[in-house]
Amino acid sequence: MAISAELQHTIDVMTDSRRGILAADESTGTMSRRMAAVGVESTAENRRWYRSMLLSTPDIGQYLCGVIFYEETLDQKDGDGVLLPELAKARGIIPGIKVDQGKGPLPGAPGDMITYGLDGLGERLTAYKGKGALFAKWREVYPITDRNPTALGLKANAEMLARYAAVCQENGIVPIVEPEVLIDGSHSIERAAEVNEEVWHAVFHALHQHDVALEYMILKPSMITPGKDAGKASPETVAEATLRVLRRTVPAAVPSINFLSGGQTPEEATANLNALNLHRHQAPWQLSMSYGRALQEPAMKAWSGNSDNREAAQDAFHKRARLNSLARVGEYSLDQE
Ligand code: 5MM
Repeated sequence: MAISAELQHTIDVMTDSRRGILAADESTGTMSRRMAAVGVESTAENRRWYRSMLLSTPDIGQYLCGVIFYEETLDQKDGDGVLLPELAKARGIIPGIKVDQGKGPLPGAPGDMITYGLDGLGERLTAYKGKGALFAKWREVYPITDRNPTALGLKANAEMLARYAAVCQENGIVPIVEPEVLIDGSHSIERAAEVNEEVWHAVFHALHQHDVALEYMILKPSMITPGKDAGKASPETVAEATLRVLRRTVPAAVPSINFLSGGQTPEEATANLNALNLHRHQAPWQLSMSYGRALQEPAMKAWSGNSDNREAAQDAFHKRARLNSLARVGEYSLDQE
């Protein structure tokens, strides 16, 4: 198949109008923190059990069109010996893979960060594709302070995202481009809007310079909210600010915007996605989700490391996936909780 046809096929599934993406690509360090919070030891076996439990949830393919895996998961099997990427595919869910390799300080830009992993990316993508991955994800992280992100931080992080996206497309892999502006801090929603506007503008400038085909990528941004120590904004306010800035910066050729949840509660993330979709006539893109914590937190708590809680954990996961699928089309309301 020609590369453009491969990319288009993946995009067709990933832009399904009622489904979204599960981010299950926690690196081992992050997963250890998530599991520790519910009193579970993060062993490879516990991670395998938990992620195969999520994917085996009855009817989950009605709500999810993609799942982002961490490298380790590509080789893990469910209790019947089925590889987890195959388990996902059997439910109509496309497997994807996180390909960034962590982050550290950006020299010359105090307070900013940069993500690692471009060396050898083409070879790694070939191997992941052989294991079933049809899309990839790379996250750059931007803290907000009075001085951050710096001009250098904006430029360097955008370059990384664009170079990663170009390598993916060359290999027939759809890139999810994730510039995460952190919710940490006490900044106002206006400051978050200002920073996200600079970030998205820089990212699309770099994507253009690197000749990335916008039709074959997905943007995974933060929603525009106040900092987590500055109180909450209503879903209507979040949706208005987010759409206003997206419309200024994201070309209409991008097929889908799949938000991260970034530390919002599961209920907030669903309500905010719903508010965004109530205004979808103002958006040339699909407005969907690629949530990690907001889809998984209740399931992780319900499980708490006890396999007898499997059904309760699947029920909790099913509920969040179903409610976000309703939010995806603006049909969610609080009384459905
Ligand atoms: C699931 O967490 C992802 C990986 O994080 P680490 O590399 O730090 O382990 C993360 O990129 C995630 O995909 C996004 O942040 C979305 O998850 P949330 O929880 O923000 O919706």
